[in-house]
Amino acid sequence: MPVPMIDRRKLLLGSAALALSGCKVFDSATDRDSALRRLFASHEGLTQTAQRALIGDRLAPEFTEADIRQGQRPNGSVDPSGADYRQMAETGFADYRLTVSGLVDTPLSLSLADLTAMPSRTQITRHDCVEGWSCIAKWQGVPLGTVLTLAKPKLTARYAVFHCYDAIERSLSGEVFYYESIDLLDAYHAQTILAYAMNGAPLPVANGAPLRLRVERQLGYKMAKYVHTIELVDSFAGLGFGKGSYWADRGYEWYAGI
Ligand SMILES: Nc1nc2c(c(=O)[nH]1)N[C@H]1C(S)=C(S)[C@@H](COP(=O)(O)O)O[C@H]1N2
Ligand SMILES: [Mo]
Repeated sequence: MPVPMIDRRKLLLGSAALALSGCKVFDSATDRDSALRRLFASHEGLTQTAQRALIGDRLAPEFTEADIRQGQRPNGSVDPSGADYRQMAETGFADYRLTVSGLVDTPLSLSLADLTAMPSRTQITRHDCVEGWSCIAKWQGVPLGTVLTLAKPKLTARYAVFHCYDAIERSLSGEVFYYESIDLLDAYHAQTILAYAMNGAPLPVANGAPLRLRVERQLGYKMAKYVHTIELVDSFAGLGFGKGSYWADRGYEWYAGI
């Protein structure tokens, strides 16, 4: 006797589902026992690659004005002493220029007026320092992605390096200026901004005036203050000791995800 059509369909669907569960098509990187997750984690615990696969485009938490309980605690360099910086600060940063260079089709030189005229983003976020303190503050600035889109990174560009005005180290062999970097995934993230205002006022010198990076899914040391140049590169070979950041060159993680 022929099987009615509807039952045949049910039968086929049933066996297809069985086959699928057998080969774990629904395995997900977020499952504890996922083969994908084991593969990612196989080298050094939960590596940068695995963290990235798990967080995707996730936003860092944002807060309300009522959550801002104290000023942003200044840390690291708080008052760059270089003559070029001092002179700029005395004239309200009127002569400041942000340079965008390296692997870009259109190198840029932008004044603060240029930057503040661009569409801005405001976000209230928590800053976590590796030393164990946190502060919630309101940040306003230009999305880094907007600036990079103007500069047109070449296809070979992989990282944005931030060069800063503050000499963080002085020795007989010279001065070492603070430097940091992020990859282009973080550079184009919605909450990654070049901030020129904090808690409703121009960025204070202690917190990185006139322009500092906010990259909200990473620790405080990634958020370069006193930025004068953003350089697009394909490797860190020509920078410091090759790890991509002042602190990474001194033993911290380059990818400081939180
Ligand atoms: N140029 C520069 N950027 C810097 C630092 C620094 O010393 N120089 N310190 C980093 C560290 S460790 C932290 S926690 C934050 C501190 O930012 P804040 O002073 O606004 O709190 O800036 C980061 N960016
Ligand atoms: Mo920090």
